[in-house]
Amino acid sequence: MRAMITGITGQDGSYLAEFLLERGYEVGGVVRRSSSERFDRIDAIRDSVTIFQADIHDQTSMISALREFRPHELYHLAAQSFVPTSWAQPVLTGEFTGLGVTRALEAVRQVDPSIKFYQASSSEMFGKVQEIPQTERTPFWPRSPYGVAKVYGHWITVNYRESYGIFAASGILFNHESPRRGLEFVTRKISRTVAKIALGRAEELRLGNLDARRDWGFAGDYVKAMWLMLQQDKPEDYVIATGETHSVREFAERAFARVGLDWEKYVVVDPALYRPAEVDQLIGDAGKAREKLGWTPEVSFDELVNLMVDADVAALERETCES
Ligand code: NAP
Ligand code: G4F
Repeated sequence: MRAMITGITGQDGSYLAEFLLERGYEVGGVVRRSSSERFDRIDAIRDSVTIFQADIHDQTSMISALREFRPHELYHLAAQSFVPTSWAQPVLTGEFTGLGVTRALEAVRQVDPSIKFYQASSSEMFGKVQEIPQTERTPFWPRSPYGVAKVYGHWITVNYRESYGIFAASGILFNHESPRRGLEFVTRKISRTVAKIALGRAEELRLGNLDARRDWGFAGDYVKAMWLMLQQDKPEDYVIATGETHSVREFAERAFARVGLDWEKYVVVDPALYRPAEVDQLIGDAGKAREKLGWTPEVSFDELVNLMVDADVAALERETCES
């Protein structure tokens, strides 16, 4: 089997590539051109995957990549995925995160409509939540240009399934984290800064809204759900979540506790980090995925916080030894 991943250099792309390689897949990755290569997340598997230079902003390059690799499955993960940037760059976010999905689907339709397609939809689509917990049937009310673009991506996926009979599945994934998470996302910002403070290299952690609540899981668990969605008889949409919600404050408290420190002595609330419109609370019901895919998360909230803090402490200690 051959699987192609857009966004292979991102957090999820790297875990998914490893997961598929372990299952004997030949893996192709779509990477956009850059003046410097950013392959650190896939360093360990770089020689086992085939890289194609393409951009989700460019239809021709997406078609060429698919034509050359001829995958059986396409996992479309590439996006502008940082919510605050979507207010600063709303048009680019619409192009990449929204219309990029149409370009990927159009490439499938034109090259080989039998390619199975996975769309990386998001719990950000629920935004101002209309129901607690959120399920596949909960109406969307996005609160950022990113969320709006993801709603578009979700519905165009449904539309290509209904219009052309493409096996297109949309995974509505709640927040998932790991030591490979980008440094700007709140969990990694916390784990990295806590590690620095513990090692005497930083004095404070500046955060925005401590009351925001998220349903946080481990990225390694979530990529398995993506794959399971494409192994079913019928393409459908699934919520993937832990069913637990925790505040940013709780995440910080737990992370400082891991290194034996009191969070209240180090966390500074910075109003500049508040968002123009906030998603106050997310909590997902993954009952459908449990029942139909046999999927359940394996890493708990406490385990996630601990593994992220431990990884950042170890990485900083390694950097010290090397310098
Ligand atoms: P990420 O770490 O930000 O990775 C995004 C990937 O997209 C990177 O490989 C990036 O490449 C690539 N990309 C961005 N613009 C591109 C373009 N124009 N052409 C080609 N590639 C481009 O995101 P992630 O956390 O792995 O998330 C993966 C997907 O799941 C995203 O669509 C995200 O919106 C969605 N999602 C994530 C979560 C979550 O909690 N992580 C939850 C729900 C949905 P570069 O390395 O070149 O930047
Ligand atoms: O970690 P975040 O930036 O993630 P957010 O906005 O929930 O989005 C992530 O999850 C989505 C799934 O729901 C994905 F679709 C999306 O691509 C991305 O992966 O922020 C989480 C919460 C927010 O409520 C934010 O206001 O943390 C709050 N927060 C408080 N202080 C902060 C900070 N967020 C960031 N990034 N930085 C802070 O200093």
